[in-house]
Amino acid sequence: MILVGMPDSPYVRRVAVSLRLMGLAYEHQQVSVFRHFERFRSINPVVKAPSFVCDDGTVLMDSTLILDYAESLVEPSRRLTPQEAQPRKQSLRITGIALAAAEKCVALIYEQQQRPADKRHPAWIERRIPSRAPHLRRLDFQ
Ligand SMILES: N[C@@H](CCC(=O)N[C@@H](CS)C(=O)NCC(=O)O)C(=O)O
Repeated sequence: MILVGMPDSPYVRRVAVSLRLMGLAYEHQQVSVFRHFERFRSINPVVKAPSFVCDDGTVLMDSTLILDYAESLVEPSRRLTPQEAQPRKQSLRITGIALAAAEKCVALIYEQQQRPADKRHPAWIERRIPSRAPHLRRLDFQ
């Protein structure tokens, strides 16, 4: 199994850390969606990181879907997502917050590093910087 993507992506890190915690062996190919676009496209024409090449050649993408498949490969005791309703709900709540934080951070990086300076939206950027957005510090993790 091959994990494709750069570890500066929170989604690639999420998959890498989770695979390790589950004890699954994999190869990690550090291919960038920006700097190695053509190479990435030859692995997955959608060019989405993380991509995950299964042993039969099937290419999965999206961290949640990759981990859904990975959990099916291990013994129940090694799975990271609880099955029981109450702890599962709590796990989904925390995972949702983490994914939302990742999406906002990635969008912020794209806005600041990929968009031309004269096309940026300063107010949009401001709302996504946690130290300047008190509503992001009042989250209830319980
Ligand atoms: N929901 C996806 C998000 C993945 C994502 O946005 N990956 C970024 C890198 S951090 C990417 O592939 N960007 C290139 C593009 O979308 O063209 C997941 O959980 O894997």
